[in-house]
Amino acid sequence: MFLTKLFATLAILLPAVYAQSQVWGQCGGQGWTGPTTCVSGSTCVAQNAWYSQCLPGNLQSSGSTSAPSTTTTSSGSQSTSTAKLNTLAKAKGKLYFGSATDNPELTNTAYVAILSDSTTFGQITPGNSMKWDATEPTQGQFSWTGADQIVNLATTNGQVLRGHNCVWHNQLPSWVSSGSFTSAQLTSIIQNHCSTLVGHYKGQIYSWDVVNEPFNDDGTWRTDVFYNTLGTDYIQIALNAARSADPAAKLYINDYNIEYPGAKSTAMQSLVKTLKAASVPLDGIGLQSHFIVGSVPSTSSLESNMNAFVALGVEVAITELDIRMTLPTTPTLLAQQKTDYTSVISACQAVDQCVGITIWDWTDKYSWVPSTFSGQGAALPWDENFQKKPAYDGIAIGFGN
Ligand code: 9MR
Repeated sequence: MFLTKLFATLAILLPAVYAQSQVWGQCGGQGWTGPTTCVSGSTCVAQNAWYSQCLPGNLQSSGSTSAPSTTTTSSGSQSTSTAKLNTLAKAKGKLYFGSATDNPELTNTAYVAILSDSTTFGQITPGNSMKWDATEPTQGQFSWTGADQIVNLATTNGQVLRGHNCVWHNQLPSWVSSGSFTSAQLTSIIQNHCSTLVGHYKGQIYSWDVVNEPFNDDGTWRTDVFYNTLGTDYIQIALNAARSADPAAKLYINDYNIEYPGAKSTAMQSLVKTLKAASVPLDGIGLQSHFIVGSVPSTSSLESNMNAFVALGVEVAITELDIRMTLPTTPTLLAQQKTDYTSVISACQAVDQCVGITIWDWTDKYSWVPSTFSGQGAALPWDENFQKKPAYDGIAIGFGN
């Protein structure tokens, strides 16, 4: 009898006692139905989409969710900038500031609303849906569903498009990657794929990553079905096919770890010289720029490397920028990330022929990083709850704002 009364009394009291979560307690996340505010001295901070936690005032990581006080949200974990990044980029002479996106995310209306704001994003790259496995999964049978969705969205929004990509060792259907071809057969396969893909979007694409990631990190050629069958000829075969299919599109070769001087950048420069000498159509080099917080090359190193390409007669673009960190985020890491974003944008800003900057999606919610690098993430300027991080301010500062 006594115990029954005690439980009944507790049942009445508990919701009142726990109307606010305690320090370290959960305070939000998808499916969470408990308290969404924190006791005094702590703040509700989203750790990921599914879990927000009350952290003591000085331990915040990423953006806060439910009921942060204004003083704590501006204390190092969120952006204070009101600048619009594409407007800023264009005012500073760039063609665009843009983002990659991918089809599964386009069901998220809040995500699409931000992506569609052309004052923020003036350019879009489809992250996956133009790749060979998506567009020609079976030989000669082309599928445009995913790519068309993104092209239509960008066109409706008045956003420039980068095409990504014609020829890459990865995300190939097995009929290509495991095929055994004569050089004549593979030449025809590349020509048909690139000309059909580029031709389908003729007049709609600013620039194409015609060839993606042709080199190993030591500057040697990557061995894949294309190189193994055709040697370096596959590069010009793809570029010529793309030029014929859409003469107005800028044709790029795109790679990572060529953003700073070194063997791989030197190899890419040699390739540019060779192609130019042979009058093969080539307009630009894409510097992917998948960087790590605290290890980003200096602005002067990035800038001199860009200028080395420009001197060979091509433009450059930062095509896949993100700057990852080892999780969890801390105010110190977020501040370093802000500085690092500034370094990269400043380098592009200093080089007239660096035409634009694309981040590899804009929110940590949809970044490729955590699934590829275990324990790492938070690489983008918006957190998982679409709150702008200090990195956003870093980009604005890089544009000179
Ligand atoms: O963002 C893409 C991710 O969704 C895919 O799983 C991955 C598969 O390789 O490719 C990612 O995009 C890559 C881009 O196409 C080329 N440069 C590296 C990017 C990140 O891996």
